[in-house]
Amino acid sequence: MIHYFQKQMRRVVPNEHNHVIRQFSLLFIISLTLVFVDVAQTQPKETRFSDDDGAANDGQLGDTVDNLVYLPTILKPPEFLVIADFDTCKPPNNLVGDMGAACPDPGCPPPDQLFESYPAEPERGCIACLEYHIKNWGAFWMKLNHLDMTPYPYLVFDVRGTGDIIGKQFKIEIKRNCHSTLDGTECYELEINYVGGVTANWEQKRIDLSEFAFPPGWQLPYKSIQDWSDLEELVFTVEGNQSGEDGSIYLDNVRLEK
Ligand SMILES: [Ca+2]
Repeated sequence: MIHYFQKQMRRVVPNEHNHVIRQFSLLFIISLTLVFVDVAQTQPKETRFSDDDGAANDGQLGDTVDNLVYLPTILKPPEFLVIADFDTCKPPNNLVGDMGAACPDPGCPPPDQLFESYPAEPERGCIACLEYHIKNWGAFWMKLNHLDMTPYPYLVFDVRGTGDIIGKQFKIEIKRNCHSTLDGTECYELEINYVGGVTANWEQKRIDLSEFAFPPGWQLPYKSIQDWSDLEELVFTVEGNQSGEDGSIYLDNVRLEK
């Protein structure tokens, strides 16, 4: 292109003015360079996605940006998180954690018995039934599989009762028990909250997690929960002096909510 430009210039400019041609050529080259630089800078950048979630180029989870522009994806936790709806009618819970009964003696023989079952109930799928006959205590535990509760201020569940629990209360415990010591891990962390007002009809309880507290009188190594992002266990406990000695608690839709 430059040679063509010089050839055309020589047709109109006498030979003795070759320096004029050289100057015009130089100016022409500089102008072309500036135009190319400007075009490159104003050209819109293209973002392409390769997709591994089955939805083509949708910019959603599963897409990866493979050139030029990085688009950060902010993953927000959902508005609620189900711990257990019991709808498989057996363990595990919705966090794939085991569930079961605990009493002072293994197998829950008298005088402290708690039997858990997962019967079907109309319009609820299955539920958890905790039938207790106790002098001291009995408990129903659900493993949380290192659940992070920090995005959720509320523990929510549906509950009804029969027998002594009506008009009394039960205890909810959140635990981080850990162990495997030799200066490795320890934990022994727990916080509790009492819930009353159970009636014969299904009602929703919405418990502010900030109302959980370390049980008074407990000594080291036990301590309050130090890390709410790595929780191990949620326990519903009946005690003879708080819950009465014979009754049943029915639970459904145990979840965390914002
Ligand atoms: Ca259910």
